Amino acid sequence: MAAPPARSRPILVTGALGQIGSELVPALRSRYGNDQVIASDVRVEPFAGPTGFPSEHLDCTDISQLQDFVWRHDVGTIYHLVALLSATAEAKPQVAWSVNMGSLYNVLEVARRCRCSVFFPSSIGAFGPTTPRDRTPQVTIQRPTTIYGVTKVAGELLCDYYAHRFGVDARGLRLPGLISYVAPPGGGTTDYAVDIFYQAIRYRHYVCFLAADTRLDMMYMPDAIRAMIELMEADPGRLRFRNAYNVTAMSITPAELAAEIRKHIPDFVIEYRVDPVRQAIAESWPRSMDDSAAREDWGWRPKYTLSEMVEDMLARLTERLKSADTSE
Ligand code: AKB
Repeated sequence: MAAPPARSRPILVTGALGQIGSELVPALRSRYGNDQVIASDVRVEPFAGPTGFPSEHLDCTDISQLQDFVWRHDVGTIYHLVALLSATAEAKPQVAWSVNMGSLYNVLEVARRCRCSVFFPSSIGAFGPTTPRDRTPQVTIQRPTTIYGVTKVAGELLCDYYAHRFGVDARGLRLPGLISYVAPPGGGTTDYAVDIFYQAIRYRHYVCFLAADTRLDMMYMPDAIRAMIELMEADPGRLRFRNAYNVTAMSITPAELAAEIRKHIPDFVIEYRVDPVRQAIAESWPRSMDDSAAREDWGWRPKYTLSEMVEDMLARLTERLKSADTSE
């Protein structure tokens, strides 16, 4: 990555204790300095927690709390990570709408008033069963059939509206399933690709809730974090799109991931007990996205292939689980 641009106003990360925030906050701090990045979450952790950093309490569904927070800290950029993931959202659609959309509306409104930039994580979930599933284009049909997808498409449109109508510098990525060892995801359809590593290391056995041949886009978290930072630092004049750019690193099935893990843990066994809800969600999503617009406009390139990701993930998660076991 190029040298970081000078910053005058700090960055706020909302939902910082989740899967992405747990790695985004340290990455932003090492790039811009500790005092330039404020971590916030609606959860209150008495200690630093698994992420290793303390965070401030902030409920983004309360606009006056958010407005006060942004004024008080003179925030200049908001990475808005608050959201219920696809499977949880499907179980609680009303809550998903009010959290995912309510918080995003508040963030954009406060960004308009306080002249903040906004990062919004969209998802492969923003597509639906009528979208072309292979090499899914940057601009295509978006008729998702999940409430999660509805909030992602509406979120993309709302960000674009605020960008065009009010000049808010809002940018976003359509992220695939993210694989990481720092904090587990919760309630997603792609979570199998993280769970499988925990179970492979601990028990050499995993029962997968998606069918063996369910192909979906995935990305290792270090690539995803770099993508977010690179997009937010990109020259705005080069961005043909704002919300949101397709990005991907690999298109894999549970069977292929298990075969790669077996190269390191030869006695690893995977079984399949398909959860119809998550299987239906997965089958409505792209098998692989075309991310050429991101490559052309701001130089996006993933670094980790499937084999590099599996090797790194197994080494780091084994280390992490060992130190967690010894500290218990
Ligand atoms: C989920 O599975 O809900 C998320 C996503 C792909 O947006 N990981």
